Amino acid sequence: RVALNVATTPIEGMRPGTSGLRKRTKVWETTEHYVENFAQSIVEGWRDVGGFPASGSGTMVVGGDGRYFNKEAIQTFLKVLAGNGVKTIVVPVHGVVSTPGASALVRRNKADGAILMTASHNPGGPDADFGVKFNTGPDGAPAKEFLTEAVYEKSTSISSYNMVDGTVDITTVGTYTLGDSTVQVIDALDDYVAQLQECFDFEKLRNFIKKKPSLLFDAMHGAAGPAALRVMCQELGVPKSQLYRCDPRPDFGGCHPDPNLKWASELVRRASLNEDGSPGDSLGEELALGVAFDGDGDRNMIVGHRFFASPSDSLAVLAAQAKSIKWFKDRGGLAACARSMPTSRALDRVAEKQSIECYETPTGWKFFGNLMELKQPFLCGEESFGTGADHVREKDGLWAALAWLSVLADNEGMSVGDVVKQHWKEYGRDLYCRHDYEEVASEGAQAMMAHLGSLIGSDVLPDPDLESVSSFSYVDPLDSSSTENQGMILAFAGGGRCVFRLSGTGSAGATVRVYIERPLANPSDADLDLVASEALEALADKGKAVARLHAFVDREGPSVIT
Ligand code: VG1
Ligand code: CO
Repeated sequence: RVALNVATTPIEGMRPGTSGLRKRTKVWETTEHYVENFAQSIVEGWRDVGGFPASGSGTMVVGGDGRYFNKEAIQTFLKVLAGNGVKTIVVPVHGVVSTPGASALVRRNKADGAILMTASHNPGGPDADFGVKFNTGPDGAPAKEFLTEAVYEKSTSISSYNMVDGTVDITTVGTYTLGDSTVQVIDALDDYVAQLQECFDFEKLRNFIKKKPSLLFDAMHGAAGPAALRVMCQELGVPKSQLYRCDPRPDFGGCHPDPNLKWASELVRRASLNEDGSPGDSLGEELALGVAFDGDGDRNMIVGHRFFASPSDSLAVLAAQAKSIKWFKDRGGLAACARSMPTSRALDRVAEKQSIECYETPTGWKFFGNLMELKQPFLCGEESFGTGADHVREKDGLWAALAWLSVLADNEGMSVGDVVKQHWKEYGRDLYCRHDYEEVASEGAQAMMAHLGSLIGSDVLPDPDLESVSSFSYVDPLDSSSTENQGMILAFAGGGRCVFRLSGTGSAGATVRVYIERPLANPSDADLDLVASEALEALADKGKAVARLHAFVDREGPSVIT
């Protein structure tokens, strides 16, 4: 059968951001040739830089997080991949797979890559967001910048795409033919669950769960749901009533599938917490562990009774308690760890004590991949509710939940709050929070960053406590690629920091992120109870004054504080 070659013209704006290409759903759905153009650009751009299978060979995984337009876009990708001669295409049944699940699929099936229909934690629906991420094989890591750039370049010069006719019934497991390609619709959970079983001592977890700790898992109607049900209920014996929103829905039930203090509100309430992370009035229920996941299942939020564990602290605790996690323990303990630059430096102190390397990378999981090839076993994370290890090449929400269960199982009688506070006593505490100004005008946001840039190296800084302003850049230790302009760091006397960056995952306007951090080397008992968002207000104000944020950005205050 011969593939059709369809004429098209370039469509602007297809440069992938921090994690894939995200646009309003309408753009994908109603712009003629939009999905086809991007699909063909991926094929050709990827072939140019190497790694995409030659015609008549190879295996690609195609799935998504189940959001609105998932199935339609999958069908289009199937047609274009078949039209370009991909021999085998693996599709999770119903087209739903979490991002870490897809990474596991690529790795365990030695596939050439994965293409995922997801805008992650962005809301879904006809008036919300849609996106496409892609990962390379055989390691299953998010596409690196040279590849995303090659794809973008291709999108600016594309003149036609190849496709075959036909559709595949992705709701039924089986083997199908599409053009000259074979499409295998599979149950994708088997590989992922097998991977998690290698990471954790399920027997230990089962015994812990037999003691009936009060647990709560919120999949926010995203792709983590089916895996959470299978692992927590079927494998570990957690009662079904302790899991909710585990059925993936196209609109995430009308919610914003972002597991933070604002959007995982039911979990926050059940943990007897206030929206700012401070302890609220006790509901009586003493939640041992609560975890929420995002739309594509790679993020996690950890809470306990009247306690919010910030992602930066959660990461540091897991590093300190690595011996509780089979994956690390069996392989002689952590070999190295990493955090993204805006993530708090709590991890660094654990690494120092353990005499292991702690890398500082730009924002986005794609920068961790090479480090994991260098050193294993490896733990890494981001302040944006991302935690993971070298078992896959994506952050992994369910992995984080199991990691915390493992820690709690080894620290009998201790709550999440007890574990974190004990950690602070031993290692010091980093007060940490993030203020987001979402969908503000791009011009103002860019002018603010330029203003901060003008302060670099200046002799007279606008605040007496401000010691330096610098722009973060990074050189990859494996391939020596360099990445510039990854955020402005304002360093204050006493070790406080404010970091300013513009988000690379939005679909409209610009989002300014302000990350605020202040270390307390020897916290007093009162310091352990400080509410970070309150304790950091003064420093946040100072940083914003230096950035002249309110002059450049026309907003009273942040849209979200986490
Ligand atoms: C955000 C986070 C970043 C994360 C990225 C993808 O990027 O800050 O840490 O890796 O989202 O997460 P940005 O550029 O908007 O700050 V997800 O769950 O979309 O894969
Ligand atoms: Co995500």
